[in-house]
Amino acid sequence: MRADGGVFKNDGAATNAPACEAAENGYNVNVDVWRAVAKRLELDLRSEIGKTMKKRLLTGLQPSGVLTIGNYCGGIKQVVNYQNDYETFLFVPDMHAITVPQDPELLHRRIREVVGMYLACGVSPDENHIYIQSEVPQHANLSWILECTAYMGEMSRMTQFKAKSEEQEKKKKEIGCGLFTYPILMAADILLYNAHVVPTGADQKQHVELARNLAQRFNAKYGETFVVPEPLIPTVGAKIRDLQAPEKKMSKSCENPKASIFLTDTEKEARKKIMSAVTDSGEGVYFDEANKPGVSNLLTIYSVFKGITIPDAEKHFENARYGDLKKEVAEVVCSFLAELQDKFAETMKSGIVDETLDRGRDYARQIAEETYDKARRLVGFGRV
Ligand code: AQP
Repeated sequence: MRADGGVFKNDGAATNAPACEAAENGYNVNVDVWRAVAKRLELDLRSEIGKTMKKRLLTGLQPSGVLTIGNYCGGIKQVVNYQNDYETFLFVPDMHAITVPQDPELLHRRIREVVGMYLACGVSPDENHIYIQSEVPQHANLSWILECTAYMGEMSRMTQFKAKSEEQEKKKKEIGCGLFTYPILMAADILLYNAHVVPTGADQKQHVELARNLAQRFNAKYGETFVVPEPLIPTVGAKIRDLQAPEKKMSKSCENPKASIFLTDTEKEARKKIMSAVTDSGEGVYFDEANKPGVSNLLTIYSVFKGITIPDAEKHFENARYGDLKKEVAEVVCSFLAELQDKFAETMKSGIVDETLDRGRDYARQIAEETYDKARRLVGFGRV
């Protein structure tokens, strides 16, 4: 809209009224210049509206260890695939990482390395908001409000809590309360930014369900505040399995050194792990998760890194033996890792990680403050 209240025509050109008025007032204004300026303004406006109309996507990967190819398939790859379709918030959940004991020095280092990996994997630092969770204090603030909205019963049903607390028990370590409540912090991470979709591996689906329930419960009690998020689960690669115990998912904090392929593994390490992966009894390379979890896992890894479907991967290995499958999986994974590690080394040498994190933090704080402020007023915190 122009200052005088007139509107631009649909073809993007302005009416020539300003030029006529200008001419009457004795100014020497060329109508074509007016038209060009109007067209430019309209395009800029459209592009700004387009940007802000994009739905929001949010995800994060804990700096609780070196990232695995499972984290890549279920988390980072999704961001790379969708970064042009959504306004993307990608954060480093360092507050989640301390739900199990961490070495502070190592944690500092891993936070920057996780961001280096995001960028090396192809996450654009210009198109995405990348930030560290603990640098935006509203995460903890909203988490408390949501904690008072959640029920003990629903929290006790979280399968990740059961699995992780069992691990701590096996190590004869105390189980921290944070391990029990962290899915609520995860809900706060999502709801603060009114994210529409949360790309995730199958393991985190239950936590996104909790975020949905808490959003709906809060909205029903206090009025529309939060967007109710949807999980976005990849069709292939949602659960990359442990190479030695394929009934479990691959994890960065698993203590068996042969179980996970880390994004920093050398070619020799990765190849050795793949060649010694547990397969199944019988013969034949085909996808059957119930009866052939080891072979199905290798087929899945092959299809993700090769960029083909599972049926196409099955066709490729129609007459192959397990050894042939392993060799080809090793080939495709090692070539991915070599390229990634070159980019990672370059990224870590440049100043881009800190520049990206500073920009991301400032933007994230703005959005988070708006949402938190609304929620805290609604529950009655502070003065009116
Ligand atoms: N094995 C997996 N297959 C597919 N996706 C996976 N993800 C994790 N493991 C697999 C996805 O990676 C993203 C980041 O997860 P996270 O680091 O925040 O937490 P996590 O799920 O607990 O990952 P780990 O590797 O198992 O970490 P630790 O060992 O520290 O607990 C999420 O999108 C997740 O779904």
